[in-house]
Amino acid sequence: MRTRTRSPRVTAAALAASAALLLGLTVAPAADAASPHRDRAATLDDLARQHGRYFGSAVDNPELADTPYADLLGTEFGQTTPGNGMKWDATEPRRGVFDFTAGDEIVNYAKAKGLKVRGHTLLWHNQLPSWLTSGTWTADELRSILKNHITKVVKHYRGKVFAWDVANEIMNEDGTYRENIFYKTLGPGYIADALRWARAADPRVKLYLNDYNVEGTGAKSDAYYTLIKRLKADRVPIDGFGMQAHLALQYGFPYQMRQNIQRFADLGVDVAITELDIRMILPSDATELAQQADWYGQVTSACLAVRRCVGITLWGYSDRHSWIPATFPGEGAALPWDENLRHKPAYDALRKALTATTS
Ligand code: 9MR
Repeated sequence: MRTRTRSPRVTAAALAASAALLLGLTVAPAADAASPHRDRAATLDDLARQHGRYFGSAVDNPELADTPYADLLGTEFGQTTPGNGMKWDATEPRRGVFDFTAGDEIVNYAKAKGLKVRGHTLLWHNQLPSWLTSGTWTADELRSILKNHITKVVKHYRGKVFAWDVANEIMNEDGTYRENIFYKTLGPGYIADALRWARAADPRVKLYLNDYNVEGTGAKSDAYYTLIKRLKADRVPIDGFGMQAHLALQYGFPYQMRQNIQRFADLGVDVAITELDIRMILPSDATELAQQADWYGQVTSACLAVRRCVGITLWGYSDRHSWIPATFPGEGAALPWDENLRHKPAYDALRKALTATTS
């Protein structure tokens, strides 16, 4: 397998786009997927890198067998996140027995394609193995199980992932702590412990908290703001805040997203948009697709406006593979490429936002 270095990704078109960016010009939109000039256009990741950001897409292991899909992922994007392959049920299916097959498959694919990898996730209330959820554990036992899991997984992926979602979805909508198995048995201190264990296992990887419905200001993002401020004051290792950004047209655009990103950056942490998709009630029409496009542009501009917003990851890039229809029946069409891997208006909006000059 040929390992492609990063530099050939910067095509002549990317350099031209870069020059245009410096001159404050707008780069011509990408040629249609069928165009023979397609491979000369700068990719979304090329454009993001001109701002010092990455542009990525999650991938789930079975999707790697969809060759056109995996190929496009490998050319258009500069970063990936395993959709499921590094979760607890995959990595420690039996107590103390680790299985890195799925995560390694994605790391190897990413390496071959020149993509960097975000690790997702060390601790979550979902997709825990049944040996863990059905057991009854003393605090000491559960602490040692959590420490061992974090230590083994982080050490295995040391130097292979640049960031970890250490704790995922640990807050309720009202800003109280989610009563997951760890909270119930260990109390809120498990979060600082998890971050410290992750740091001990890899001194260089960026450590994130990650959640949904935190893109705008509100009770839930306020809770993270308070928590991260406290963790910083206590010198607990915390490097970043992940805003998943699973948006839905029917619920409105997040309130004051740019200001919200900025206030976390001002605490001294990076921010990443980690799982972006924008769903709608089906069937979609041109008006909704235009609104979706506008929102993709707005999210991108909000990230680019804050120096410490380091990158954007789509939760899959095409409507061909998306978690949404199974979870929200009757909803979907959430991604910038359609089921046939054709660009939707959202794709052009992403390019436009990535080529616009920012202050
Ligand atoms: O994309 C993931 C999907 O394949 C799984 O079935 C689902 C199980 O809970 O998890 C999905 O990913 C989630 C992510 O890990 C955390 N944020 C919400 C995502 C969508 O549910």
